[in-house]
Amino acid sequence: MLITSKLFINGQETPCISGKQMTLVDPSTGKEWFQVDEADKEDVEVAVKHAEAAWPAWSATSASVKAAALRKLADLIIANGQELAEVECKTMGKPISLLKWDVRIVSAALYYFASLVETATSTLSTNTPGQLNYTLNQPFGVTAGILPWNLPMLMFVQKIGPAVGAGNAIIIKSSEKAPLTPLILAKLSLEAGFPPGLIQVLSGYGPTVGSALALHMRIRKLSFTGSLAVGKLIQQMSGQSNLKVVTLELGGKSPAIVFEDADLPSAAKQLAYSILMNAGQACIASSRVYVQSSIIKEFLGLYQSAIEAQASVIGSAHDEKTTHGPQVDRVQHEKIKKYLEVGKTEGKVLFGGSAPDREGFFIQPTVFTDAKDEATISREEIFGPVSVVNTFETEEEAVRRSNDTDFGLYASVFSKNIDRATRVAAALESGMVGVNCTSPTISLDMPFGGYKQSGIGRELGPNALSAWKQTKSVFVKL
Ligand code: TXE
Repeated sequence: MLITSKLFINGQETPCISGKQMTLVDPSTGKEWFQVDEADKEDVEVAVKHAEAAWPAWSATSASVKAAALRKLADLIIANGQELAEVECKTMGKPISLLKWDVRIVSAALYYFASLVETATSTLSTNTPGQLNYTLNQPFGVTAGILPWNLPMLMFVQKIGPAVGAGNAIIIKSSEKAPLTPLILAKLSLEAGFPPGLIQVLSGYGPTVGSALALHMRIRKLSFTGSLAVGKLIQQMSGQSNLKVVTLELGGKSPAIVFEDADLPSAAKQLAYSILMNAGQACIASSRVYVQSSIIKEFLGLYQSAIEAQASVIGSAHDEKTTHGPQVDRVQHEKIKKYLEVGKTEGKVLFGGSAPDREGFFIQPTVFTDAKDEATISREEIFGPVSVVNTFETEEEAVRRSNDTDFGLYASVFSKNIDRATRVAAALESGMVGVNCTSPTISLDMPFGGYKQSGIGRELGPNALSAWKQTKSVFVKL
């Protein structure tokens, strides 16, 4: 059994200093099931000291040693996939059958980071007579990652993989809603060959542990994934403390444009999957759909059928047959229910619109139509299985309305006209665009991140490692 209630500090399961614990609730039942230690500022200090001791020797190891440890961790994740999936299912309510994807992608991401470690290069310049100039790409030293709860394993790996691959130590603060799999993965990292103190995990709350990391004077880089409001605080805390380099992956209100020449069944099916994956708890979910008015009736029929097929079994996340599980917790459940009520005053309910009368934190997949672009449900990230469908007449109008948002994470365009599709892809103010596809279509070897208030910086892609290094120019006089 890998599950633990303790913090993971210096390679050991370590009780928190305060002795306080947080209670976890199974989202499928609403019942309490586990207590986990709650770190505070004092635990951060301990972790930072161990991280400072761990990284220099690790940084000095060869690329092949670092890459081998990343691959070993990937293999251990696959080997322990069933336990990881069961723990995640009970902690944040993702259906057990869908968690196989998480285990696979997490492992594949580590293999990708290993390849980046082995192929990393630096710049050499012989352009200045009498000089040999080159760059050294060096680790920051002690770094941190603050995780959300919606994809805890992927987010853990997305941060620790390039961080340690680049030679840093990293302290992870998991989400208070999903602290268990990061602890398990940290335990496995020891077996994989990472030294004690290199990868540490503190479970706890944002305003305490999270802000202690963001304000820490000796943490030089922090990667955060979470809400826009907290992302802004993180940026401020960096400025208040030591100007640590900050990467922010924040929310989205992703638009999808469906033109009349699109492959409608395919568009409807993909858009249904996009808004339902992880019960709508995805920053890249296609939550605003703009459909050319000539095809709206046909699209809505196909979209409704696709959503009904996708969410055909709404139920406990523990049941293998379940295709649509609960929301993560009571807070998110209440938040979405409020949006549903607001939505009923702002638009028409095509279907859904309420929470099923059963134990656990379930929401019926819901589609609103006829809500104005200024409506709350058209502008704010609901983070649930709720989308808003509207019509448009022209390409210019569709692009303008799609871009009329503070966010800019993922957008998509469906059209068989490749000129139009690529023109629209270029015009959408978004860090990622799907052409005849939508989220979750991403790729480990492509940058992930947002325009506008969806974030700063990129994760994944060929520069994933560079984001965890600082560059030094060395000038050698010959
Ligand atoms: O996010 P928070 P929550 C969005 C989504 C969701 C909403 C709220 O719209 O409904 O955010 O979710 C830590 N200093 N996303 O409440 O609060 C916190 O402990 C330092 C989108 O979970 O941003 C957790 O570890 N850290 C998103 C992490 O920040 C702080 C994924 C995220 O929590 C902190 C999740 C503080 N003052 C939510 N306050 C995405 N981009 O995918 C909180 N935290």
